[in-house]
Amino acid sequence: MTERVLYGYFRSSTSYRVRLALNLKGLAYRHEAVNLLKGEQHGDYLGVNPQGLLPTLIDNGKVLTQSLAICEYLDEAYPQTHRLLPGDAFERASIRAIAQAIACDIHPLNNQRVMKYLAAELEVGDSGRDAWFRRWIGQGLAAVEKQVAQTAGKFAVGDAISLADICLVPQIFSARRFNVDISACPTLLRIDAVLNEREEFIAAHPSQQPDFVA
Ligand SMILES: N[C@@H](CCC(=O)N[C@@H](CS)C(=O)NCC(=O)O)C(=O)O
Repeated sequence: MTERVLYGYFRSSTSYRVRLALNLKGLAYRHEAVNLLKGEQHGDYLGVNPQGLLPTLIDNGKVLTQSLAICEYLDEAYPQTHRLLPGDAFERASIRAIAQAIACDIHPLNNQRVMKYLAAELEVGDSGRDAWFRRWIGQGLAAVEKQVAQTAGKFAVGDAISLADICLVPQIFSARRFNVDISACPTLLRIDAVLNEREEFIAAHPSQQPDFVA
């Protein structure tokens, strides 16, 4: 039997992406919690992932890091399951463009280590922090809204749930958590609402994880 372990944290959006990929593909896994608030990413976990970042997936002894690389690995290693990068070359490029706009251009600027540095080293207070979130998440998602308005069908690209949706839903969850106004993103909000009704998305939601704390 396949041994599959996901090192993650309930509200880590990168862990959330991989939970979504595994659920969509119907691949079972064991959850190994690494508490980011307690700084557990800087302890023994460094032996698993020297970057000290979540998630890490162990798939039958193979150690995989970086959420997008993990999702693409799952798509290639388990091609008979739901495809995360469906379609022709142009559709796949559109999926990757949306996924990367979120994963490379929005998420890293709002990561815990960046926010800690702003507060502790640069003495940025609450209003500065909120302005930062508005700038990078709010304006970032506003651009993704325009991108997705061009590609969307039922979901972010056409009518199949893809890697773009896997990145979108956790980023919208974070935007809400940080009180960023995203009301000017109607396409993204429509897709998010439809996806959050599905069982794979409900099961991957932070509130459903074993390490969830309100
Ligand atoms: N590019 C990486 C980013 C990983 C990442 O930044 N993970 C966050 C959780 S969402 C983390 O572990 N942060 C710990 C920290 O900032 O100290 C990926 O997509 O996997």
